[in-house]
Amino acid sequence: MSWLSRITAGLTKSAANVTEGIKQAIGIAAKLDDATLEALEEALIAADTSLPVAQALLKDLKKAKLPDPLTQEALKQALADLIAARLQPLAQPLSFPASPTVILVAGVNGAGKTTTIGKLAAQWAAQGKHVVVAAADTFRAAAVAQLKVWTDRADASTKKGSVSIVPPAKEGADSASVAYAALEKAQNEHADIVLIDTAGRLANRADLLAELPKLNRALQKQDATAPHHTLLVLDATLGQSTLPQVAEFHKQIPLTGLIVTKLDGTAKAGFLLALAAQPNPLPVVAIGVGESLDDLGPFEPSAFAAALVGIDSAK
Ligand SMILES: Nc1nc2c(ncn2[C@@H]2O[C@H](COP(=O)(O)OP(=O)(O)OP(=O)(O)O)[C@@H](O)[C@H]2O)c(=O)[nH]1
Ligand SMILES: [Mg+2]
Repeated sequence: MSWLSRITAGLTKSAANVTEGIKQAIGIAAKLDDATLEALEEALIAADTSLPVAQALLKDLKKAKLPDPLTQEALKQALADLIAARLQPLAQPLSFPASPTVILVAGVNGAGKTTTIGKLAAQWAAQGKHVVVAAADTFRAAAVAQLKVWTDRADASTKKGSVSIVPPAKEGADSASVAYAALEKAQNEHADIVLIDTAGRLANRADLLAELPKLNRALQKQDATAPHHTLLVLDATLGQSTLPQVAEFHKQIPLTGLIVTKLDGTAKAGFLLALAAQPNPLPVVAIGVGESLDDLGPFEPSAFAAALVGIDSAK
């Protein structure tokens, strides 16, 4: 299945999906009259794009050059193009500026950090990269076990690269010491990437957030330029309410990018437009559209916009 088909399948999974709302709005008539505009505005707001973004999009749509006679497909395409243009600032793939490139992964409880690390490690190993994963979520013993299942699976899935895990030296060990040990191992073994899994923490718990800079300082003892990426994982089912999380985490550790998970089956996928409308938005380096290994991939605005408005990906 192509990545675009996966995104489309994911975005249309829930009954109350965005695509359906837009399809119904456009289905009223193949013309851009008040009733269509109103229905489209409703669908966009329901998708959690935010009111100002929905209004701005429709203002642009009214100004857009549309074919005469207008078809539903042309209207969808025009809307998709406008959405893609607004999402473009978010599109930026992850770079690997150092060897090893150190990537810290943070987020609230259950956002999808561990799963995403498993998927990333597997994908990079399949490309021949050697990946070391730090089990720096030392909060719960089960967290290390969960990560080990993913890294074993990732390592077994390819002969090209490798995935190994660095667990805490002893129960309840400091997360900074695990990150330090993982970077040391990666340097000794000339690994390409270090992925650091951290414990979930609420964005309003300043005490827990303050552990993250501590972790960074431990890494910087080994490599002054680490971490090269600090990624916040956002659960798309929470829609726009993830925006304050970005601000709170960013205050404690400068974030360099976002990963948006659970875009499958959420009715709020439009919140990415609200994210893009923020001043200096952070790039979305990957999106998750399901629970299997292949359900994580790059954020491609035009593919995402096409899937969002329900343009048939088979075409
Ligand atoms: N449907 C769907 N589920 C996902 C996706 N990504 C993660 N999940 C699920 O979300 C749940 C939580 O994922 P974890 O990776 O354990 O989340 P976490 O952030 O590591 O959680 P804590 O370590 O407890 O803070 C799991 O059941 C995952 O399978 C996704 O893209 N789509
Ligand atoms: Mg976890």
